[in-house]
Amino acid sequence: MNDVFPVHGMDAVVFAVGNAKQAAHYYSTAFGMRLVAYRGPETGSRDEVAYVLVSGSARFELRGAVRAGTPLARHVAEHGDGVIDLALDVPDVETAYRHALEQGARGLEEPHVVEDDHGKVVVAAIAAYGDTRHTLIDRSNYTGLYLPGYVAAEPIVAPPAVKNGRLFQAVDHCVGNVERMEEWVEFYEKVMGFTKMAEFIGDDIATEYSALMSKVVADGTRKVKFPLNEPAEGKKKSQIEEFLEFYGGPGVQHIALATNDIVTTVDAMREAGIEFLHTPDSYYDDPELRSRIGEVRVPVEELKRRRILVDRDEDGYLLQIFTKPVVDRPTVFFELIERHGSLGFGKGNFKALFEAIEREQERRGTL
Ligand code: TYF
Ligand code: FE
Repeated sequence: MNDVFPVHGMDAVVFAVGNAKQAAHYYSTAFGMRLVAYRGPETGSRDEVAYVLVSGSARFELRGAVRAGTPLARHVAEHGDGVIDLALDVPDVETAYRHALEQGARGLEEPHVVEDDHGKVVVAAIAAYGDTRHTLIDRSNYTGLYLPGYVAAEPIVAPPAVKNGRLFQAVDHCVGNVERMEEWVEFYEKVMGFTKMAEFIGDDIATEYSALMSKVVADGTRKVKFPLNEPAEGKKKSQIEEFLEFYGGPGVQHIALATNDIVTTVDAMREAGIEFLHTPDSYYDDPELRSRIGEVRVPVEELKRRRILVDRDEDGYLLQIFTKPVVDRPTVFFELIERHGSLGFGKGNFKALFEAIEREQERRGTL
């Protein structure tokens, strides 16, 4: 294959937060993640702490400022807690970075090597939408826990008492809210050689009920999937407009986490205090639904009890559910997704989902 920008997958989702110590606790207790590495003043990181947590192949890094006036402190002051970096695991950082810049990407960090006793990591970074970046990283010659400069850390709590000891095993997709979707679709096409996936939300759906337009780009292997939303004129104030206003510009709206047992995951997260969007009884009682979705792994009654959504397309079906925003601002949230063949994003659920989001906007008084 002649892939101009091969990627192995997501390397990490990096968050800038106001209190990384407490965030590490939250992602441990409520998301079942395992703390594995740390850096901070004690390890020679003067201005920042960083906690690295994993769940299967998913990796989150939570960064917090130790002192005032640093770029990280300013990022949090401006945007609130949010995603600063969707880091990509690439086989050849130098080639990827050169290609990206030739295609018009803005370089943030030239390719360079960082090393310690465990080997070498090659790192570079390019700018994405808003203040978000893509670090490009090759850790194939590195055996350490994460990166040079980080030390091993013990888990904060015991793993969740479920199969495999984790609540999710991978990052499924990462969604960006931007002002001009087409510009960023083109960016990923040109810079990363990504291609558009079939699913999109066009003008028609937008004016009917969603007040947003959306397209999805993905790498050649479909391991990295980036939906991109822009606001549209609808009957109500767009949830994307709300995000842009409260976040202070474009940024990551939601991270979808892949689980192979969404029922267990939702139960564990609810038990730990995570709030999910409510889907009305009418969604489940609709006689159309049962014929549309056919036979799925979980009885509809069990889905209804937990407000899990279900969608089917020509390739299979998926189960999904969305949290309410997990930060103070109405900005960043998570999705849980259990795929059975379907490569989509729950097109059949858009209406129910957007109505649930609008009810939340109503409660906030931002609609
Ligand atoms: O990632 C997706 O496309 C789905 C649906 O504001 C979606 O999760 C799309 C837009 C949005 C929330 C969810
Ligand atoms: Fe999604």
